[in-house]
Amino acid sequence: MPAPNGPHTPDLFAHHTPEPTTQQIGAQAWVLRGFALPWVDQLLPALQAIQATSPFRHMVTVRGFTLSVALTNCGSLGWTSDHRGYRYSPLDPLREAPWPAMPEAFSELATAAALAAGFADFAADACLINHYLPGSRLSLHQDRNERSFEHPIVSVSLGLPAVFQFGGFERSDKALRIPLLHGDVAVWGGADRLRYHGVLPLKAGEHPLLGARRINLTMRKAG
Ligand code: MD3
Ligand code: FE
Repeated sequence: MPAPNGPHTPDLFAHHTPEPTTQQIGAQAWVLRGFALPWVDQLLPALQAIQATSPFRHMVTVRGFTLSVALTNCGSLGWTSDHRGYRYSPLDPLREAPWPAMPEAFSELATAAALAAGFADFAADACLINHYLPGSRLSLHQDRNERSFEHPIVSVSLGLPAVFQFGGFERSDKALRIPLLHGDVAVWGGADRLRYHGVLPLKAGEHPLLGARRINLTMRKAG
């Protein structure tokens, strides 16, 4: 179990784990720069195990479009999409079996990041894992399939950098553009929970740990 500041002592690994800086992007929305870096050594093997069991797949929207982002899930619930709609399900429709369990490193990181942003006692039961290749994007949307909007969402960026769009409460509202880098964690809840948001098309590049891709973990309390 990692200590509150991560598994490493800060001075020995100071060049790997700079003091996280916090950026407030909304009344109750925060970007915690580098907050996940001390957990990366635990996150990546756990991610490998999840995708070996429940592979990334491209889901289809209600309107019949295939998402350019591939996804999988872990936890007791996972987000799914098909022509009938969007919902959280205890079963992976590809395997008709439960999603892989949420690794401890995921839930501990989510709880610690939520607390750092002022949300006490956040306990995620679902983690949607998005896989971006160069060109993949996520158009502006709201996250509203969770049972309650009282809980925050914690997002962890890994691999190639992306430009996150932080919009308003109508799709047409002007969106802020915020770069998200490997190890950054974003937390949003309360008044900002239903903001439109998205990710611009991923630029080509090569990340030393993840290669030509970006992976985003979004930890939620869905049920
Ligand atoms: C909203 N994922 O899975 S991080 C999603 O990077 C999703 O894969 C994106 O939107 C991704 O539903 C975006 C989610 C995020 C992060 C910070 C936010 C949404 C936010 C801050 C304020 C409002
Ligand atoms: Fe979203």
